[in-house]
Amino acid sequence: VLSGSQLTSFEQNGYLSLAALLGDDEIEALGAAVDDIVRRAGDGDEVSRHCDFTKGPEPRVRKIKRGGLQSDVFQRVRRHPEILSVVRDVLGPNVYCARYKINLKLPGGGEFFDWHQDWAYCPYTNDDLIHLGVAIDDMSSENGGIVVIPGTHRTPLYNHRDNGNFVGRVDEAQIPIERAVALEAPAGSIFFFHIRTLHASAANTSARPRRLFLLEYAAGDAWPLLGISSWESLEAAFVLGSPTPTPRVSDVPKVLPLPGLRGNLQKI
Ligand SMILES: O=C(O)CCC(=O)C(=O)O
Repeated sequence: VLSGSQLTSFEQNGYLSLAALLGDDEIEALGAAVDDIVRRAGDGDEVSRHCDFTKGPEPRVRKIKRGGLQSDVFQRVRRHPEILSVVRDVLGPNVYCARYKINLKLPGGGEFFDWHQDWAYCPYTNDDLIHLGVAIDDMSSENGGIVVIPGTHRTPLYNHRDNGNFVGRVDEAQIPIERAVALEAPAGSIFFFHIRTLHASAANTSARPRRLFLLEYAAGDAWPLLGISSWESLEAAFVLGSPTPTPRVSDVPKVLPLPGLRGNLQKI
């Protein structure tokens, strides 16, 4: 599905945006399911244990974690044939998706995300991994869209430490901000970036929601250096092909997020 020039662009820049891949009905169903979870979580339903909330006097759902996304409407997207065709082109015939979540920035709020590289939180034996976003609403810089720095997937890993502790964010002074690109994604479109591409997002200052389904897809032979919980859970995460007990080990930066995970990002 991806053209040679799209693949080259991803190789060089570390991100790629694609036109609408999901139909209006699929996006509507996804949006309705998200809103239903948000409403139930607000009413104290047990789904709230799978949600993170903003701080302050009126907490609002800012994230729905994997446990809250087990119904068909979300699982269909995770294994969506059009998305898997893209993923296969980038990562090969064996792929798993163990981490996924929905990040919400409701109108006039939503928290910002500091600059970071996902890799810093969870390095693997090789770096054939992407973080893929499915825009449920039109995403732009006004409603807290994601901003990337092209090419940073090929530079040395940025420092995510302060005083020797892992803090999950890069000091702003280190960011080549003049090269930042805001990802614009109409509802139903997808974008993805390499696991080491430096990215951030601002608060939502608009009157529009920003609901974003974020999924991490990994080549089947990329093993997390922090370990897996079980072979069965790894197997269950496969969306293409099957797992191998033989990880592929490449020359990638290996720094563990230790000691201390004290970033303001709560990962999946
Ligand atoms: O939802 C967002 O705006 C950013 C999320 C993010 O950067 C991440 O999960 O790594």
